Amino acid sequence: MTDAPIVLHEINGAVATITLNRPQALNALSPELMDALITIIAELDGNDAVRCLVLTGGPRVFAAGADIKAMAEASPTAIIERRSIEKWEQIRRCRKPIIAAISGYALGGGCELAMLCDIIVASETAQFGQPEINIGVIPGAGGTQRLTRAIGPYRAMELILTGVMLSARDAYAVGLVNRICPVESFLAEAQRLAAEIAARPPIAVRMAREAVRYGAETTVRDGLEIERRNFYLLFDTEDQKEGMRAFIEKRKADFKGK
Ligand code: DAK
Repeated sequence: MTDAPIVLHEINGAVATITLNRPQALNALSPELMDALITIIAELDGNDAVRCLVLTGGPRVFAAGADIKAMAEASPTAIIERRSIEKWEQIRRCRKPIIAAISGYALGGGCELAMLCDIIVASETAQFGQPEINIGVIPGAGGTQRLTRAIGPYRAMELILTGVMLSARDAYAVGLVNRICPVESFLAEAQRLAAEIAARPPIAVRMAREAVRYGAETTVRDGLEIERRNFYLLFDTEDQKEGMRAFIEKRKADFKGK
């Protein structure tokens, strides 16, 4: 009997769902799991039939962070040599929107992975946190920066210095999650939202996403430059012509992703 894959994926229409599958370790993000995850994301990113991704850990847990057992005794150079930051960067470079569907713990690297996604749908049991301080380190995959930008410096500081968890309700209140659903339906809701985005013109989706993301990491002035450039570029797409003609002709647009 072979072991179940550490990361699963399935494609339904234009939506691909990726599921972290290391339940015995609460989906801790081991180097092997990260390798499998980036391989699948790269594959789906290159599949033109897929337009939006959903990333989940299933109903029990999203991910309890990087694998502490795999790094407890490592030296700084050994950690650098693992080139793990490059793996995270590869996920960030995925050109398609990723919706995180979170139930249970999203801690440390798990919370950082959720924040690499574009939209976060949470179940009522979701708990977010950056508890690295409790094991003698700090967030290392973007937590100090992305959490701060997502919920503001004061709330982020408290969470990062205390390591305390945020409930789904509190995460929603501070703007870290888009919506909260019952455990029974959080994944279906994320998939429904993904299908909705997948029905939009994909190049426009990509350009809009790039402008929003870029804007979150730079000055308003530079962000506006990207927005303008992408706006003009879209007039080179068939989908722009189709979208505007369909509006004028009072019919539904048929977007081809060209
Ligand atoms: N790593 C390894 N194993 C873990 C784990 C983790 N993060 N979290 C849980 N597990 C394992 C437990 O060891 C246990 O395994 P066995 O003892 O059964 O073999 C199993 O999962 C079940 O866990 P518990 O027995 O602890 O379950 P509980 O329900 O009692 O507690 C918990 C659940 C989530 C509160 C607890 O497991 C916990 O506190 N886990 C650790 C959470 C944490 O500290 N997370 C942050 C880790 S540091 C970077 C990239 C990423 C990062 C940094 C840099 N670069 C690219 C540079 C990220 C760092 C982190 O995430």
